[in-house]
Amino acid sequence: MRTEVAIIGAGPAGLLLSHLLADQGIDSILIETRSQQYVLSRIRAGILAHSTVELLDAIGLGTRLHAEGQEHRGIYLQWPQERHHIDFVDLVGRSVWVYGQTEVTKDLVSARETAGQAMFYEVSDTALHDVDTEAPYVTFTDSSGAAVRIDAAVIAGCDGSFGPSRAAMPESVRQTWERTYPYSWLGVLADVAPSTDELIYAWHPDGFAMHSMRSPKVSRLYLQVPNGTDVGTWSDDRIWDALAERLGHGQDGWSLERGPITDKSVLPMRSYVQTPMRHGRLFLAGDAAHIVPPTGAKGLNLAVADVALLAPALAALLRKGEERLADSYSEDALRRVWRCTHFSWWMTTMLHTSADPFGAQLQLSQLRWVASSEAGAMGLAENYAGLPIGF
Ligand code: FAS
Ligand code: PHB
Repeated sequence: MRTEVAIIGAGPAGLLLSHLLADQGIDSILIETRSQQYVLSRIRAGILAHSTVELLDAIGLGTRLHAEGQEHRGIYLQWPQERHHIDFVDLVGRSVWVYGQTEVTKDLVSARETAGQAMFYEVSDTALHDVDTEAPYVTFTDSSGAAVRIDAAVIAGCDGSFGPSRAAMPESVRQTWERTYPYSWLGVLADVAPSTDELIYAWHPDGFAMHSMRSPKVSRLYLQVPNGTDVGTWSDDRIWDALAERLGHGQDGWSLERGPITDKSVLPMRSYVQTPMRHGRLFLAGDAAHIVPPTGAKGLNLAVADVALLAPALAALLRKGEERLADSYSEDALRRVWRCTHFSWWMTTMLHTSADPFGAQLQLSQLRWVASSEAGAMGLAENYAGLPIGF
């Protein structure tokens, strides 16, 4: 088989890239190791940055988002006895949207299917070949067990943190940075109306907690837990008790409404960056190149920003033979990647508690400064909601 761009991975990065390329008349084939049903059922990110919403609107994929999503002006920062609203719209003129990654993926899959996108699900043995030539190719075993080879002009590695594309970058050119945090998140979905209008990020001596949401009837909440936590050791009551304590139930008359928990899982926290994001005819995008702790709500939005840069670069390369954007893709993408990696680290280290009493005082001082100083609040708002796509 032959295509112009072989895209490995049908998560948000791969799906959106195929859509953006098709808009430029460039054909691609998506190769995905999981079933479509599995991809569509994954529970992940919840917040779309302003630039992500602008992009989805621009390509006609914002209809359901605006009908079912919720626009938020900002977030609340909280610590015991205090809760402060950070208003992004007042500070940087940009809002964010609550619309789960699951929904974004559904919209992308629907659009690609309508367009007749060539997609292989449930593949195995995916391998990349000759990426430093102008005739790279991908081999894999398809769901029927047949060996398949796809020749392409370009391979886009959109296969997340466990895919083969990262390792297809030659060690001689590859550089990686990694930081694993000494805590994880226990995330829950609950069939209960959110107890807050906008997200609450709470510092607490027992550990960080967050109140997010998926819809007016579904809440999404997180608790800081030790690495290696067995989710089975956290009963629903234990989860709700910890959330109530950390989120300030009873503080200033506020109460946390409880409801049936429909999903719970433990998510490790780490930062990872791999450079370069391009070698020869292999381009990386999304989690294949970088991982951020979710405290900054950046993971999905970074994947979108990568492919928003990559699609025009590949169009120029494949339609006009112009290398300039392809040559600068890695450097252009990494500017934002490092900015978002720093911001995600900054939010994570400011809000997650450890046994260090000195560190706790520093965190509380930083939270008080961000909540009371326009300069501090502006810094958070600009990074959380305000980075333009071409940052
Ligand atoms: P993805 O991982 O979404 O997609 C990669 C795709 O490649 C997957 O479908 C995978 O099956 C496929 N693949 C892997 N190996 C392959 C192979 N050998 N052959 C073919 N296909 C292969 N971000 C936030 O902002 N907020 C959150 O709360 C949040 N929660 C998360 C929870 C979890 C459990 C995880 C893992 C991530 C979370 N993230 C969160 C980050 C997440 O949203 C990513 O940033 C986002 O999915 C990135 O999209 P992709 O780059 O497309 O990677
Ligand atoms: C979520 O709703 O899943 C969510 C929101 C904000 C974050 C992380 C996760 O920073």
